[in-house]
Amino acid sequence: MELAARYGLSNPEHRRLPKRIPPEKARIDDTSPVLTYDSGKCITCFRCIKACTEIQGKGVLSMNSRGDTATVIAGFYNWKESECDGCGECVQLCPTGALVERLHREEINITRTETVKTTCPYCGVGCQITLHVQDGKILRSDGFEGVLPNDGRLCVKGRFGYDFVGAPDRLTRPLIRVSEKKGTFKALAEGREPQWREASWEEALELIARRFSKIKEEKGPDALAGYASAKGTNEDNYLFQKFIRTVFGTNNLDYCTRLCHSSTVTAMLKSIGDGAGTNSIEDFEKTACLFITGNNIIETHPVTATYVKAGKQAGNKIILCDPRWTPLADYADIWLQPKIGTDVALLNGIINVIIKEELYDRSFIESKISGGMESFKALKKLASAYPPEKAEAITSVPSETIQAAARLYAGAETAMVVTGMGMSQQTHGTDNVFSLINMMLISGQVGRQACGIDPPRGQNNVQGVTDVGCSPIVYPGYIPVADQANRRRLAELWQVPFESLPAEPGLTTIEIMNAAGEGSVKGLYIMGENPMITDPNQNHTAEALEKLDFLVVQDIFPTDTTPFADVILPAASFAETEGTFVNSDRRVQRVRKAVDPPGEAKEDWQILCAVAETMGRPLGSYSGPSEPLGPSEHFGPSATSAASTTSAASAASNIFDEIARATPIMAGINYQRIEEEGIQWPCPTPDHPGTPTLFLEGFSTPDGKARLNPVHYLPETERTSAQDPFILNTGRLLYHYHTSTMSRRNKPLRDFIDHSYMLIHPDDAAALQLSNGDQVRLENNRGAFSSTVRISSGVSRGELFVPFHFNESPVNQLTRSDTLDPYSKMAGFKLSACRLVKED
Ligand SMILES: Nc1nc2c(c(=O)[nH]1)N[C@H]1C(S)=C(S)[C@@H](COP(=O)(O)OP(=O)(O)OC[C@H]3O[C@@H](n4cnc5c(=O)[nH]c(N)nc54)[C@H](O)[C@@H]3O)O[C@H]1N2
Ligand SMILES: Nc1nc2c(c(=O)[nH]1)N[C@H]1C(S)=C(S)[C@@H](COP(=O)(O)OP(=O)(O)OC[C@H]3O[C@@H](n4cnc5c(=O)[nH]c(N)nc54)[C@H](O)[C@@H]3O)O[C@H]1N2
Ligand code: SF4
Ligand code: SF4
Ligand SMILES: [Mo]
Repeated sequence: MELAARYGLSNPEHRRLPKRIPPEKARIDDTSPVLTYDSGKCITCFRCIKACTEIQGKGVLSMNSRGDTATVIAGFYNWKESECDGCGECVQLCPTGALVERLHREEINITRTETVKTTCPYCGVGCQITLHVQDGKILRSDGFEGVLPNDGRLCVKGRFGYDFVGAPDRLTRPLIRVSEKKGTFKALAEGREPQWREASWEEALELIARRFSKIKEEKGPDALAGYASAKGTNEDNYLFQKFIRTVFGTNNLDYCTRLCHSSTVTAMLKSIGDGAGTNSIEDFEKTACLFITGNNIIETHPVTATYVKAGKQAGNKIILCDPRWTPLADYADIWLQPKIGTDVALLNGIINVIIKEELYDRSFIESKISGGMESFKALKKLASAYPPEKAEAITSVPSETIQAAARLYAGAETAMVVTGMGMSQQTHGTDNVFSLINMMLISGQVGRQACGIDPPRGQNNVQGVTDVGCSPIVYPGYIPVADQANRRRLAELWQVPFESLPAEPGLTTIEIMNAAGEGSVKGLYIMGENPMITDPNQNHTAEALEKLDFLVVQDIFPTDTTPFADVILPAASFAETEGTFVNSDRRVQRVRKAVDPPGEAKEDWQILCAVAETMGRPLGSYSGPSEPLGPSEHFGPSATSAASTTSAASAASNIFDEIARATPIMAGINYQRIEEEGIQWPCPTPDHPGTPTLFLEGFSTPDGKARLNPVHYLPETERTSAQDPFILNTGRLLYHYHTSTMSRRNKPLRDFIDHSYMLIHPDDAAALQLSNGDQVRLENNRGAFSSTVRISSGVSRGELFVPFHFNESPVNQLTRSDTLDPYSKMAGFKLSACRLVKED
């Protein structure tokens, strides 16, 4: 910066250089949806090529010749036909403007923009971004350099996915339903939209308070329930659980984590006492061996994947386990391709080899596993039923490959297991993860640097939302609801009677929907979730939502769920609020306000405070997420009294400070400490540096030892039949995010892909005479939807894959909600039997 100032370069006008190649001879490539390249401005410095190859691990770019005529090319010719996935790393590192963003090119004037550092709102990697704001509009997003987790890197969503914030169809005013709710789903299918009228906040709040209070009075607190939001901040969600517990008076409170890593967390809590990832993001590069199972890491955690690729480049080994090809297969030393739902048999096969070949770690077992060699013997006995040949018969993975994986993982100097939705989203999900942990424990691949188990967390704040207590079974900081001493402590902090804090476990996400269907839950408050697309068994979800006496949906957009609401409340987005998210490696990071919310939209925490006040049970008088902010902004009926509330309430007027007091694992964190870089919990005291790696000094179980949980393989109850001969697998792709309420409102992301497709093996396609581009209907006895055929040898015979991002092809028409994992209550999102019908 100093040099730039000395040479007068602070003003962009002074930076204009003569072009290396005259405009008439320059090569311009504007075929990419996200960037353009002008060889006239290129000084052939190779920074973009290094960015693409060395930082992102993609190798898309090269120089097409040398000397004066040299230009950068993508792939063999142009960007559109190359394998460029639009991460924009090359643009960020281009020093001359030869590579520039297409987005808002004409509008942006960097002498007029202000920058705001914040956290990406999409996935749990938690990349730090710089938003460039001009005249109240976000016009650019850059990766923030020099701090973890991303050190400047981004994926296409974090860099080019911010236009949703200013989308014209944001919710801007409260809406009250005018038309009948019964029959909504049928009416929607026939093209009839529900009728709404705009209302003032006052009227909407009054209606909500009256209706929720009535249900509570007549049917009791457990007839009410809430879905929290992994898109919202810790501050929003902390107040949400406080609201559900102190205003509704129930523990019926859950969120998308139940559909996500609940199996992983259930198994981890039981085996090792903690459900969060053990390692820091850099360890993905450092560990000698990565065992990645049921996780499409390159598409779903793209920036974590840059560390994985760098590790591979440095000689580390990768074992991939996925029934379907994912981009990581190109980097894997071993690809295990089991039949869907057979992981327990596969892992028991690997354990069998580890034991038979004495690759286990005896001293670890003796000193760090509860029951020592006795427990080990029980696992040994169980695993003896799974010689590799037997595992092969169940999983279809060749026995030699099973042996090779066992030797590579157990024999590595350091190793990490990485587990995703393919393992968790099964009705035997908890057993899957138990088996994975058994393998890790007997190999002694945990409790040391660069060793452990990491479930890459999905949503931007899915980690934080349970950390701050949005769970039917634990209060903030993972303290069980039954813990009396903790409830006493919270009753004092929250200034409510001890007896009023619910002590019985509440209902989980799918159980709440089932209870709504049965009529025992009557009122539901959904803050930032879209269950019509994401809960299993869509027809059942629709029925349950229609049956509710009263439903409030608080979102930033109209969604597939809002048509079922009685009141829709407009919320501020991540870019319009202050707060914190917790990322995948337990890093508590800042979220900062960049622009104002549209219309009358309010921050989620403000809305919760206003509803609580209107219901006569204020949550407290908060000045904001943290102290250094501006003056308090209250609205709603009792605005004046709230603003003038005195000492007792204003003593706890900062939401984050209250979170730190309620949540022991975050007790030492405050906004000042995380101003520059996030801190990884546990961080119990203000002088504690945070904890990059868990379990270095023992496990989080009461005796500090881990537990083996030997489990047998149980075949799925959902099976193929003559009528339903295919198994449908569902999941994600890079460019879209969940129900796409955010991602599909960005043109660059739509330009990459904007439609559903179904992957089918070439032999199956041939047998059914299907060609690429044909329309097919997928059906079973629960429902049906249509998609477009894409033939691929990346899926096995008899298995299909459809992404769940496109609401016109709702995959959850076919998934089950009646059979859940007995421990985690997870639904089998990855395994539904179905048939195919070709459409004309
Ligand atoms: N681009 C993008 N990124 C995202 C998201 C998004 O929507 N879009 N969502 C975020 C969220 S909330 C989450 S939870 C994460 C999820 O990230 P991932 O865990 O990667 O999720 P999925 O793509 O659903 O599933 C992962 C893989 O599991 C495989 N699988 C299916 N059945 C089995 C099986 O029986 N055994 C094994 N071993 N594997 C199986 C699938 O083929 C798939 O490749 O991604 C996060 N990141
Ligand atoms: N078949 C199938 N189903 C699945 C999965 C699968 O792999 N296959 N995956 C499951 C998994 S892992 C997950 S995590 C779930 C995700 O399930 P959901 O959480 O229901 O999905 P999202 O689309 O992320 O919903 C978030 C909602 O919050 C809104 N929103 C965004 N920002 C804000 C904000 O600041 N405030 C408020 N109030 N609202 C906001 C968005 O517009 C959106 O409507 O889906 C699950 N369902
Ligand atoms: S946008 Fe990303 S993938 Fe594409 S060329 Fe640039 S660095 Fe490579
Ligand atoms: S990897 Fe995740 S957090 Fe990072 S930019 Fe992409 S979506 Fe955002
Ligand atoms: Mo998730």
